[in-house]
Amino acid sequence: MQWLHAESGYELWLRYKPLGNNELSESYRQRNRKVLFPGETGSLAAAKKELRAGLSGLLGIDLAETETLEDNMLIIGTPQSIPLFRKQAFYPEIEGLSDEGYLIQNSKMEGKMVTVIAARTDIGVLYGVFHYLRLMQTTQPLEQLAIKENPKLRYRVLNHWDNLNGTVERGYAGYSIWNWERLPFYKEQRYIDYARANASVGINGAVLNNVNAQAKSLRTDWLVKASGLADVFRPYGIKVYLTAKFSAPREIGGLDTANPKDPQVQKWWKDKVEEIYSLIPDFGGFLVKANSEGQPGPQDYGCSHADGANMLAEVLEPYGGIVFWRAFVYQNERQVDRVINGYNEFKPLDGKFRKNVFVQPKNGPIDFQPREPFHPLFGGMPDTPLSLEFQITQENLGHAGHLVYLGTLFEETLQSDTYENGKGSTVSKVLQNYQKTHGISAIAGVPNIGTDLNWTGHLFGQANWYAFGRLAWNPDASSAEIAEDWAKMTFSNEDSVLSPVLRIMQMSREAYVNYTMPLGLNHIMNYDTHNGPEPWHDDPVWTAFDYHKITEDSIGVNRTAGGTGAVLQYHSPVYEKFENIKTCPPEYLLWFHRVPWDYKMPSGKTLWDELVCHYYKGVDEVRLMQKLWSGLKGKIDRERFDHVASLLEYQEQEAIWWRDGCLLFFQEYSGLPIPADLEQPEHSLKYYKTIPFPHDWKGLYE
Ligand code: BDP
Repeated sequence: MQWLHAESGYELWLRYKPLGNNELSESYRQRNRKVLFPGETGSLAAAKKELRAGLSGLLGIDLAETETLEDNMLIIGTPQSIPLFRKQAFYPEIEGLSDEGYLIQNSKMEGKMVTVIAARTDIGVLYGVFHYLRLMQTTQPLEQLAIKENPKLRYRVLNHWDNLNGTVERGYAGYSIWNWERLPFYKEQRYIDYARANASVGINGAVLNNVNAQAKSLRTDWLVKASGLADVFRPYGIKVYLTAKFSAPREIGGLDTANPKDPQVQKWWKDKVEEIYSLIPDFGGFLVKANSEGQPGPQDYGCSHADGANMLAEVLEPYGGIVFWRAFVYQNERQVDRVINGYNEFKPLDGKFRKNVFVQPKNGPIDFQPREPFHPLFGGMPDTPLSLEFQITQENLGHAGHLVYLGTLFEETLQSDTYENGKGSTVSKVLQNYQKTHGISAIAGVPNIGTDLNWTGHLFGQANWYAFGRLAWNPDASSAEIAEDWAKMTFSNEDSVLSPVLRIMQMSREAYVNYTMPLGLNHIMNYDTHNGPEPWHDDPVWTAFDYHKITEDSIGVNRTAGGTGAVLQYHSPVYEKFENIKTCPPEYLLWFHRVPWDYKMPSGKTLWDELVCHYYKGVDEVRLMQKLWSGLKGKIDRERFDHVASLLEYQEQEAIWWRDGCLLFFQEYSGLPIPADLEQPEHSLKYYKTIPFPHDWKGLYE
């Protein structure tokens, strides 16, 4: 078949492969024969180019533009580009759209039955065109269209952790795609394809550089380079942001302080921001990691996070710029539970930030673990808009080597109920509420994008970029439906391909949790790489024992009111649910409770047996994923089939590694057996300790 030719994955979900010759595609052809689509610049030009590519690829037809209205044609634009819209019954609906919203509907115009893609703004048109193409890519009927979309969050931003030397912190898909050497003049096609992919899911911002920032990114020569990217992204509705290193006035400004209360420092930032806007008129703003993991910040001068954020916000405000101030802070003091740090530091600052500041916590209170309860700042800072930070790059989920669909993880956090204003105050609703109460709302994702030919290292990593974007647009969307769209666009609309692919995706994250950190375990991964097991890591600076607290009797951390008190940071009844070992969901058991090995779980098994069961189940699930995938041989192109098949083999080996390494270690304390009827560990604990991560052993990092 035509679509079985080799594919590298470069085209992402925008492959536009022929839909073939059947009744449905014939009906699509009928509806797309003629197009009224005025506008040759900016987002309208980008939208037209996309439509042309889509129609030609999917249906094999050329974009035929006309100015005469005919039955069955497509009419695309804004009331500015198509003044006729103003006379239509649906005009008030267009007027009622937000800045980025759009309508797609079958309507009568001047007596003709047409399909209208309409928006108030050009970028809304581009989003509408991508949606329309998606309908055909996923073989939806085009007869009864009545789609009205407005994004539920306003700032939907990727936070690249790209260094200026081309490496990517926690990036596993090659190097940074920003070719700084050749910017601003050389505009690679990859930048445009990156922008297209983002726009197709509604991502509208990109922080170009790492939160562990270098001050020089704010120097004029680097700003000029950044402006080159901003120029490419502009038609696609993507604003450029930069991280701001708090010590920049000292490092590149010639001052001897970066104290936010110092007038000279304030002036330096004011001038810097003025310069940035002269080069990038639609600059988005700053993302700041301050007083966190050794980064400089306002506390170096006895000032608060709010003082620091507000100083930057004040100078950005006249230009409409925003500050994202990260809440990822923890004291490096072993006696203090890391889980409670962020909340304790930021909660007292609620309401003290200027109106163009977001405080940005990660999804959970530790650090992008395979599973965490939601961060208690969501629901805890009603007077401060919060932006939620997800990690799309799989730092703690097997890097780019493991197939883990993160849509389910994102959804789990977004749908967690904070009870901030009673039942139904999900994290998603909390985020959306800021739009109403503060006029702004946001979400951020640390992407998995790099120079690898398929962008994300693992082909299925693309699904996580895609799912983040779709959930950023609508945080109440279903991750299963998003997976389905992605799989259809990436592989096929055939059920024999779709059902195994979707089954694999839907089980993959739970499988990962099972073979690495089930029942609420966390932070027991390799100290350096954050992949592979190292629950035994123990040095004076950092020890995994703080996270599992294993002894001969028990495992887990007591975070109840009588323990570290982390549960108290949640509203009632979430607090009571987590506090009581009987009602605490098993998936958070060892996160909140210290539990004896012989504790009876709801399943009737002891904790030890349950733990063993989860680790073995995880490996079995990877094997099932392999089996399902092998059934796709010959149904998808060989190149992508082999790529995923061989990564699944690698994943199986690593899953076994995790399972055996962890269980052998736990067993040293519990003294309990791994039942003889189970596959027994191949190596000794000593062996796993020497090589905690099979493909990247410790020595490499010394
Ligand atoms: C940790 C990462 C580290 C990041 C840090 C952060 O290991 O590379 O710099 O988070 O988010 O998870 O600032």
